Amino acid sequence: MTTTLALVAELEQLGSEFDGVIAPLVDEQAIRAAQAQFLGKKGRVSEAMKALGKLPPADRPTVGAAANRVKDAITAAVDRKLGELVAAARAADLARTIDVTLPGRPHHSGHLHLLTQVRLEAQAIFAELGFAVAEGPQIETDWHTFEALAIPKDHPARDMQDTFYLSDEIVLRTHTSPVQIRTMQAQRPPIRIIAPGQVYRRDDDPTHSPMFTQIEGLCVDENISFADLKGTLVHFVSRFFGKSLAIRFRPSYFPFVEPGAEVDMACSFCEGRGCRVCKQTGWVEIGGSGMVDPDVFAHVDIDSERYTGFAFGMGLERMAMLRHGVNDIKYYYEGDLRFLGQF
Ligand code: 2U9
Repeated sequence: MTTTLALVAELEQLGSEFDGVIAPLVDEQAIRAAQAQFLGKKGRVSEAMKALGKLPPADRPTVGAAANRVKDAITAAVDRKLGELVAAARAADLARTIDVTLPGRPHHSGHLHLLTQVRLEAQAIFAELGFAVAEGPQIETDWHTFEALAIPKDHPARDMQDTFYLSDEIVLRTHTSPVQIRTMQAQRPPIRIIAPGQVYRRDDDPTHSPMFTQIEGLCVDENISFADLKGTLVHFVSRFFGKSLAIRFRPSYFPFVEPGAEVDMACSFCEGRGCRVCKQTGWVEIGGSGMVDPDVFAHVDIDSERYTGFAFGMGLERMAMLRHGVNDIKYYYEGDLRFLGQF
């Protein structure tokens, strides 16, 4: 039978046993678990106190006081131990030495994609000549993409641009020219805009991608001539390539311009002497151009007796290829940082 003295002794024994249990512990979770093992509802102190009911009522306050002392001692031991852990962590932190002579860790920061850099640069160069940036939808009507540009449904020029049709009347734009059509519908001359943006064609090889970026330009006013077109492109090429490079026009056919011409510039790699890039010709093609066809003006209600205009188009991927020696269009879109990080 448990006696009062034996129970008080057992409680005191639990107090000293607890000190031994937490002495080696080094993390808060383990210390809290040990505390619960002794002071929890089903803990060892509560278990011991079950014998209280069998003791004479007169002795119970003595045992209750002993139990409270043990509980207080355990709680104080836990607080002390946790305090020691915090202090030890702080001391270890302070004791850590830093070698300020070690080299710094490299900081990797991102940057704009090469095509974005090239587009922003082209925009800035054309801005010097007074061209504003115009934008429009990439999902377009057949009318804005073809009809208004004098390319009716049965026109053979439709085969020049293999089109993604979303329905009979809706297409993914094959060029940014619908932006110029929308601008001319909304605004009267003088007009001086460039239309940069993504275009889509059913094409896929090292120099063609089903999606690529064009920058087209349009200038409409009284007395605009082919000489203005040439001056604009000469300025652009010399600013974009950072040196004065000759340009030449080769007569060509595009339904929306008359006359139309393909634009070449002196090869920027060999400066016209002949190399692998220009296939020994000294010239590389950079785009197409011409004077806006009066049929196009008729579609947007601009008087072609009073106004004339020039237009041009270039592929931005090609311009970046020529400036940076990129030889496969797919590098732009693969997201490989070994390529992108070079620019
Ligand atoms: C309007 C009137 C005329 C824009 C033009 C070209 C010729 C041309 C190609 C260059 C390389 C497309 O990216 S590319 O494949 N562009 O050859 N673009 S004339 O003429 C216009 C545009 C809009 C209203």
